[in-house]
Amino acid sequence: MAAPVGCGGNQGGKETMLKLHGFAVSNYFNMVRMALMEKGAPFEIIETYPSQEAAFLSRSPVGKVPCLETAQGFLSETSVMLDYLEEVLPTPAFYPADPFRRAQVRQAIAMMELYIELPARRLYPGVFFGGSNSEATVAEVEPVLRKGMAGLKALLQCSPFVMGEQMTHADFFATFTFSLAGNVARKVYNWDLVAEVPGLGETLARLNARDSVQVCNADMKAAMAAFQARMKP
Ligand SMILES: N[C@@H](CCC(=O)N[C@@H](CS)C(=O)NCC(=O)O)C(=O)O
Repeated sequence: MAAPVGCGGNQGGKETMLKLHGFAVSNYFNMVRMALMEKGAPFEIIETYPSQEAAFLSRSPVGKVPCLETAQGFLSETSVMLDYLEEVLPTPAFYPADPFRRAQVRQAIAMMELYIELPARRLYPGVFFGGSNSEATVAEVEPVLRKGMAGLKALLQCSPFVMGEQMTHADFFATFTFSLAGNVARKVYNWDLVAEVPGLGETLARLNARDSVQVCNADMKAAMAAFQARMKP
């Protein structure tokens, strides 16, 4: 991963430059990285891995990445960081102006996290890290994913972005949720999960073609083999 990465832009000065701590293979890290890049914000990447050491817990209270270093201190939890970025870097706007539509974008993010990303993550050991998944876990995860996709089918609009006309934070979340969860469903259940929502495949293809995602994916690819070796049981 190239660090520091200043992505050009028109907001913020060097003295207030945001620092994104995390690593290129992390899907949550890439959601925030994509948001920063799409905002055109200057920021620096600090390569960081999850840790339970006291020094890191003082920055990220449960030891996860990403976390965002601001002039006032550290923030963690991806959806919170996305909200913060919207407050401090209001243009371009990635939430609709209308409060109900804004809430629906947040609803989509919450649903993707709770009913797609987190259950699919339970199967990462067997799919990505050379470990195995128990039959019980495989059986438990599938109905949660099915319920989540049915819910998203009712909420997402996918024309051209996941929540309709405007690109929103839900697009950043979707890009890096479905890249991994889609793989999990295909490998474990032989199921094309993305096909459950009309237009979602096309929307994700459009998002994956964006410069921001291409940069994240290139760095992810370059870092993947070393990360998998690190995660091997
Ligand atoms: N809820 C957190 C999840 C972040 C997360 O799970 N990050 C992973 C890397 S992709 C991590 O740090 N895992 C280490 C751990 O779970 O202890 C967020 O929204 O940022």
